[in-house]
Amino acid sequence: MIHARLLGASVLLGVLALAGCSQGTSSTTTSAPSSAAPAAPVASPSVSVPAKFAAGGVRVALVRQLSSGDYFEQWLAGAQAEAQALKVTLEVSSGDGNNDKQALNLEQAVQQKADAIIVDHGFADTVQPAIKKAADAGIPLVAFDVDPGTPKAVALTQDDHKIAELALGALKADTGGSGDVIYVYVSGFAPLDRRNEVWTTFKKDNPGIKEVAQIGVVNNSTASAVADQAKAALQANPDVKAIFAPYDEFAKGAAIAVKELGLQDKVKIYGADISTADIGVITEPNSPWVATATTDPSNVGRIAVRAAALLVAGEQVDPALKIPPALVTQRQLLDGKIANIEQLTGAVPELTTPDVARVPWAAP
Ligand code: SR1
Repeated sequence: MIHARLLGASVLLGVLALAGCSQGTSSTTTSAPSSAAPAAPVASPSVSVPAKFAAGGVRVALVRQLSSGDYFEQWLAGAQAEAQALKVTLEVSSGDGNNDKQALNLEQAVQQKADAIIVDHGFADTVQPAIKKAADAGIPLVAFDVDPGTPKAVALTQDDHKIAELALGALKADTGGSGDVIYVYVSGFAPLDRRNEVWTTFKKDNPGIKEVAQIGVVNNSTASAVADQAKAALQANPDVKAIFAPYDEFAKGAAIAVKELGLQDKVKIYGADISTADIGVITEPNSPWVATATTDPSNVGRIAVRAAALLVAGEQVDPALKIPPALVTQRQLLDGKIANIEQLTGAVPELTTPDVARVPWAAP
């Protein structure tokens, strides 16, 4: 073990600056404070930097099912920034929506003896056999948004039930709990399945809400595919008041359809997730997308890497990490003049969760 206090002063400043950035904000700035400005006091890490990390010898395989779309891009940016801050080499692969390809990538990560593996999305059937091999080989594993099928893995999720509850709470408040609704859903994706559980209960509890159409597709151009489907569903159901679209690519597609049909004053969209581009869509004049329930995707990517790093170091990690979301409304964004994710996380600090899977050898 190499203790952080033994590192040269300039190196230590750099490490602290990187780590502070990694755990406190969504910024990707990695430079040390300039000599012109006095450095802000920074708390010392409480634990030695493990030697393998200090030497830059830790390899974490990130095995993704999907990589296109704002959510997945931001998530990756967060994961990469945290990996850089912790001196972890992140080896990224994507199945590009192909489950067999993702399973193969996962098998390879196990064979190549990564120090830890993060599985990002995927279907339980296709990833669990290789996850079991990783567990049998003693490779620590973090599973994000997919059931790993073994208690040996850390299961990382967003609080998907809460995501759906927040979005549907806004839908109910705006509609008065009655009206025709289009629902966007694709089964098999764990987060969407959990949000669907809430939708099912919500319909039972609110008999005035009528699901008149269910649409949905997930592929490399989800938004435009959903736009086509939503357009047809809106044309077939002229009394629709709301679209429940709990994934930002779904909500973007629904927004395209509503705008193309000129229905902005009649049909409102309740979504999930956020990005700077999404904020642009939500805040454009007369946008139908009025609320979204979300975490900060880049914060979640950072947590995945922190959890993997802790496991590599033999530290305890909560086996079920659940990240809480917040409701973000169009009104709040407009009133707060919020135009990007940095401004949003400034205005809604609970979107940043530095204490989740905190790395004790990195500064808070
Ligand atoms: C296709 S699944 C898409 C969802 O995964 C993440 O949980 C995001 O929140 C997104 O909505």
